[in-house]
Amino acid sequence: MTTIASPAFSDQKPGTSGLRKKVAVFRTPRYLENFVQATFNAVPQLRGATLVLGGDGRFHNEAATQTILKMAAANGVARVLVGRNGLLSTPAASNLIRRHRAAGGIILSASHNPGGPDGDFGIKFNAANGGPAPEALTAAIYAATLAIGEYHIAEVDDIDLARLGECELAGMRVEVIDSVADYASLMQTLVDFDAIRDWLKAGHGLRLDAMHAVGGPYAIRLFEDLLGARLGSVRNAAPQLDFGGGHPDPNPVYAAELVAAMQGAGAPDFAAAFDGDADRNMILGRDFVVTPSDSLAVLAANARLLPQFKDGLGGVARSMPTSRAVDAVAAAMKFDCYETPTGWKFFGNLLDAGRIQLCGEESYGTGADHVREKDGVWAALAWLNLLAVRRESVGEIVRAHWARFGRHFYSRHDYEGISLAGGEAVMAGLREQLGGVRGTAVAGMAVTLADDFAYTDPVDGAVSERQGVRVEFEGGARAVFRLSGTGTEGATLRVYLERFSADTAEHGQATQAALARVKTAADQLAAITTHTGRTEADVVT
Ligand code: VG1
Ligand code: CO
Repeated sequence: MTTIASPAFSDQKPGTSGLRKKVAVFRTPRYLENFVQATFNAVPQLRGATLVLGGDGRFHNEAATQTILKMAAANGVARVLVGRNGLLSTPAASNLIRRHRAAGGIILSASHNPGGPDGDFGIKFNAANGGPAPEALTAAIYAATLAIGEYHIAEVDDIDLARLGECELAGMRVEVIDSVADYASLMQTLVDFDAIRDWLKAGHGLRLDAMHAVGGPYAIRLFEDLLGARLGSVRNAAPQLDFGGGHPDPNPVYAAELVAAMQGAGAPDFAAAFDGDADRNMILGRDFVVTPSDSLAVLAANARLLPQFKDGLGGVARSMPTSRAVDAVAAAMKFDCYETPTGWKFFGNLLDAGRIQLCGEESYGTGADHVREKDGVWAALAWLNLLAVRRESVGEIVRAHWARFGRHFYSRHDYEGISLAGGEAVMAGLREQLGGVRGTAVAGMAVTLADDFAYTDPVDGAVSERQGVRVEFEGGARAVFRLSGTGTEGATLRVYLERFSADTAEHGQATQAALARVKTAADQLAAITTHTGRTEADVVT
């Protein structure tokens, strides 16, 4: 064991989902080591305990895994469960932590951000409940990064991560495990595999897009091996260091090829895409793309059809910018509905306390109480289960949902890579208006509420302020503004637009047309062009 003197880096504050930086930053000598040591310092429970370790397979995943193993040994960890070749999807890691009673897990991922030597890398710590470290813990880890002066590491050879089985590393037990096995057995307890098999045998087709990321091996095992979908149903299934040069982000912009493949009479009945670490999902039917907010609402309304929720739901939650489609379901079906800040860590307490069983975010994130992360492959399985039971198409199910609960038109407009100053100016300008704008009309719509979202966790009372500006208009329209906490360059402004319509005659409208007035109001309020020079969003989903 060696101790290496290592002064602090001042920029290791975790964002929405862990610490994300350019690969080059993570390859700076001592950079990764300091963050990992800070984690061990802030979480003394890891000493003598089990740690789960794995990542999305992006460039630097394997080198970082070897380093972390040696540091775990030097910091007194008793046992590490590491995915073969260092691969674990985020939901699979969450499951392993829970199932093997680990004291926590380290997940190496920058999720939907591009990878490769010039791309992004990320690291986050998940606690013993399997969920992302809550804010108090990320604050403690950040404080530890600032206080650090040295790190500990075992000076031993790398282990062979390709070979399954147990070995010893400087007195610590390392188990290289099948990345998929435990996750696949969990899924079979939640979803009706027989019903889906019958549905597939009846001739229905599937297409799953793993976007060259870690979801591939999971999708192959579940959809092709266990459910019997035709070989080749899973596309882009081999995890690549740079995700084939693309953004492994399952939305209509970055998964445009999949959207195109779902058009027309010859298209399969169902499709889904997953992100870099396989916690996100996009759901599609033939000629139909489901928005993530609608996906959550449909799953909530149909929960009893899934074995996992056969006793019904006690509560659901959504992140603040997510559309209020699920709120309408909760109100009609009489279960609780919570509104949390952006980021999965805010669902953890509600899930642990049994207050909610299902939750989701507008950013293609859907999950439930079987793990403490959003879960892309699970979401696709849950949808397939619905299709198999209802014997209707994806489009029919969603349209019937709108007819019953009304439609929440929804779109997110992202302004990426703007300057930090520009992004902060937009937010400051919005915050200045909060006091005066209520009761006035913007773009002809009366403002009924304007605030900076603050959240008090109903379980532990923790308060999170300044979580995004929301402006609501008469009739249920809304614009929300916040800065991203997952980017690695400049700032990204996210503008979330929503409008409700109970009138079925309006439900066929194109989304952007339906939101045009809300967009005009958002532009007026935020003065994006004035502050950033941008006239159009870079990514509209
Ligand atoms: C984004 C999404 C948020 C999500 C987070 C992590 O955060 O908006 O909903 O929880 O990414 O998802 P931000 O701060 O950039 O808006 V993942 O799949 O990147 O771990
Ligand atoms: Co992700």
